[in-house]
Amino acid sequence: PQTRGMLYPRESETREVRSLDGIWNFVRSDQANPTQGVRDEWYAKELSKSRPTIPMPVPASYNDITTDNLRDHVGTVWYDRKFFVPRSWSKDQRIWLRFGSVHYEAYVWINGQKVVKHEMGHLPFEAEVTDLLSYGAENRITVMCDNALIQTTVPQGRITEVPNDGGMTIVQSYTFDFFNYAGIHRSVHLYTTPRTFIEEVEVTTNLSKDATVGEVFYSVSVNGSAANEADNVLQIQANLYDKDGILVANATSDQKLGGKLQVNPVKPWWPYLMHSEPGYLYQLEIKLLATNDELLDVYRLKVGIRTLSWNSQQFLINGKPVYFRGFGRHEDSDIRGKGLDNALMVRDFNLLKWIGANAYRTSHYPYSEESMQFADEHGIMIIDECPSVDTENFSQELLGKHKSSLEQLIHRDRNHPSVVMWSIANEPRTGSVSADSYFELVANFTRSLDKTRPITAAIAVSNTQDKAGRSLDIISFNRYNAWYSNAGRLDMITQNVIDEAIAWNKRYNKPIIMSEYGADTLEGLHMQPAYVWSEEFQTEVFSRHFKAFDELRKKGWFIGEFVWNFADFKTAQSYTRVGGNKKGVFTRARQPKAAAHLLRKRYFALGRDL
Ligand code: GCB
Repeated sequence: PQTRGMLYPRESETREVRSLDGIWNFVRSDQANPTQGVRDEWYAKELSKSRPTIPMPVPASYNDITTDNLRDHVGTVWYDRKFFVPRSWSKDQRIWLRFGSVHYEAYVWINGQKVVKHEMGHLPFEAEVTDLLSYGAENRITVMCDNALIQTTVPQGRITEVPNDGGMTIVQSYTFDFFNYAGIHRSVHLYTTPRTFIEEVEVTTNLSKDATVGEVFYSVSVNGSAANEADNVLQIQANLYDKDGILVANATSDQKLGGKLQVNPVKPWWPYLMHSEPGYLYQLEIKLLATNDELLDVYRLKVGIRTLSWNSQQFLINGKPVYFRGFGRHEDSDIRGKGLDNALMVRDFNLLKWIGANAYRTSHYPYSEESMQFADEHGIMIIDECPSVDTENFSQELLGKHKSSLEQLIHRDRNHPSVVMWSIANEPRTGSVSADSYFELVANFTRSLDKTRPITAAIAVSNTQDKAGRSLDIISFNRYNAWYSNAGRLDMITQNVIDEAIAWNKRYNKPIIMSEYGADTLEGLHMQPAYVWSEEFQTEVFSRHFKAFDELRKKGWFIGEFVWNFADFKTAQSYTRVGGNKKGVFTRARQPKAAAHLLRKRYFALGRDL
């Protein structure tokens, strides 16, 4: 199953991790003949024996790497590379192959043998390859990746065949507003575990009322033969260390049981600017021991101790109301597209802190595991969004995939203190009658997997038409006053925002967030008086929104503002997009536009208020 195991690959005394990142060989299929590679068994030998290959970096989107039009390729592409497996790995270990993510559908072979198939981008998957590898020898990995989106994929798209100058061609269309980058987007790892190993760790935390005593509840599951032998009682030893490496709590329990660690005094996990030491993390060390105290496996993860609660008015962390000041974002940059890039990730967190933000939504799909760890460390709160965007034509099949995306997401991210809310969709067509029961099912399913976090969705239909809000805990709405409606009319923002937020709150009696607002802005374009696309216009649009937010904050139930977008990003081609979506506060190269300085003043002022 896709949701067993999946612990982030980490080295320890009992585990080794090897990266398969680097330059792979790459070939695209003919668009008219996407299944040819499988029919002709391209995986059976090196790809270069079937077709000329080109070099392709992993991780990266393949779209913007070449100078010919690979960008708009629709259908399957193939990757392969060779790698050595050390002789030492053959001894009493299990070997796992893990992909951080491949967009959209992936088929994987090792030495010509099928290993795993996974559908859905932005989420990890893995498979055991112990019996497929040659030890002390060279091996080959082959990946076929299909970027085609149809009405039953998440996200949805449409494939049509239309005439062009060469006869007929395949066209991929989609309504969501970001480029459908594809390929091996995140790192590929081989890692070892002992034969009997720690497969799952789940952590929840609690705080005493006065926030002086913390509790960490952990449950562990073990996989492997030693765990199944009746007379072999394995033990779990859990040790919790503070930032200085000092042991602050420990417990030993039977392998099948979870346990509880008590920390007194505790340093809770706080968001950025809400405390002098935000993002405080402990290290939880889980040791799996055999009866004779022999160490079988060790896995370590960071833990932030905090509580979340919410009601019809507020959202609270550690008992204190939180006001979100943040962004909608994208994983997107020049050349690498959606490929994981540590330089970009660290730069983005530096900018988030520079501007005083305390939160972002992972619009419109799960972001890298590495960035989730970073958010934990820096006290940045995450509204964690599944890849369902512009959801429409609600079907049973779509529902199944939508639920699967949430199951995989929650399984991956449930231990992160930074994750404070699940977003079950962006701009779903919730005006339709079938959206009502569909979102009730999706929300209930999400709650069945995690009761510790509230559920939201970013809604674009009007509050009078919406049918999903009753199933959510917190209402988020996206609205583009003076842009998509009343373009250029700066005098038609403030009152509209106030009126709409009040209407949402009246209708559902729940906390309200403005999850998107903004204006496309071409850096360096200046026009006074403000005119659409100019830096002056974006700055004015922001300050008119701030006026509305300040009014709304007095009401108590308005709990957050998220600018669209953190940075400029690439979209499909259209006459409304000049080189992509330019609503960024930062350019695609991560430099501030004029509005960034205004936003920074506000976010720091808000941060100090709290
Ligand atoms: C939205 C979408 C976002 C778009 C944005 C825009 O409502 O949620 O994906 O990029 O509007 O700029 O049009």
